[in-house]
Amino acid sequence: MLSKLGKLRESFKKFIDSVVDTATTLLIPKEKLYEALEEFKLELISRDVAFEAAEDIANKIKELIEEKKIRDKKTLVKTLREIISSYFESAGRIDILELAKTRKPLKIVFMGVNGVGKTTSIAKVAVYLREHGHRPLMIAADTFRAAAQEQLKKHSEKTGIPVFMGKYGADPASVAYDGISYAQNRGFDVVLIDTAGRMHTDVDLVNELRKIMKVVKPDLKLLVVDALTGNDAIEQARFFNDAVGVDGFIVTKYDAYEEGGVPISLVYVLKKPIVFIGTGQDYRDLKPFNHLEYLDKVLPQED
Ligand SMILES: Nc1nc2c(ncn2[C@@H]2O[C@H](COP(=O)(O)OP(=O)(O)OP(=O)(O)O)[C@@H](O)[C@H]2O)c(=O)[nH]1
Ligand SMILES: [Mg+2]
Repeated sequence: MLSKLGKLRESFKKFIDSVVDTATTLLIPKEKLYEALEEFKLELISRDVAFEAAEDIANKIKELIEEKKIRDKKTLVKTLREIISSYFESAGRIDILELAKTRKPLKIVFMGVNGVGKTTSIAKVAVYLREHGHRPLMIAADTFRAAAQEQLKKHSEKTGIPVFMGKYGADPASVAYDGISYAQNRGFDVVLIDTAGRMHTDVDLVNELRKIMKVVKPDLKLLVVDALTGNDAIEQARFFNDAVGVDGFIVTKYDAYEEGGVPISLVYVLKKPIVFIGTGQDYRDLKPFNHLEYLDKVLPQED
């Protein structure tokens, strides 16, 4: 098994090796270069890099080589890094600790399709917030499945983070509303609202989410996606963004993710930042996403 993000790293390495002639110079014959770029684009797409992003990367590299602005391996690697970095930079940054300083309570709605890791991520974010001096409350507004409430309750028992439960079958928006009042009355400074995970094509789900957003007026709408679903994660992101708007992402199962391209695709296509990555099944397996660390993992060293 390759290590985390290993396949994307292999693809970058393969491309770089294929156009670097000697230790320092680039291949000059144009046909060879075009062939290598075409191959590179397909490689990127096969590693979950969205078509538009792969094309943008390949086109920019092609232009710069033609203009002789890239002449050696070092500049090639540096330029790849700059191009991809710029995607992450233009998607902006969300720091929930910063937000939590000014909005009380800070209201965060978590959404996503079934099984991506929403409920687990809520518990992880709650633990993260508590470790940084906050008093989070989890709200179980997933009233669609009886088991969903139970899941959040279990996380509450294990972590000691309080949970506000709704009745099975109750209106999720009113559960969320009541939960927020409860938080306000008892001094919780962040509320984390769990929503039902159904197929993202479900019309009822969209109506339900719209209603929740209208009632809750969240400060942050986070979409949870599972890295292992690859291109599907990007489709889900497009869908939720069109339906109710998405402010940022949590990418789960990063610990088991080999293909590597999902972070690039999310920020390139949606222009929204990745706030956290899930790196395992433990409550502490959550990290603020850092694109520089990501680039260090997927790109080879410059020399
Ligand atoms: N390895 C790994 N597993 C994770 C991560 N996040 C969640 N999981 C696992 O994924 C499974 C599903 O997680 P849930 O949190 O129940 O997912 P959900 O989106 O709430 O699911 P539904 O409520 O059924 O839609 C659980 O077994 C989690 O332990 C992660 O970052 N890494
Ligand atoms: Mg759940």
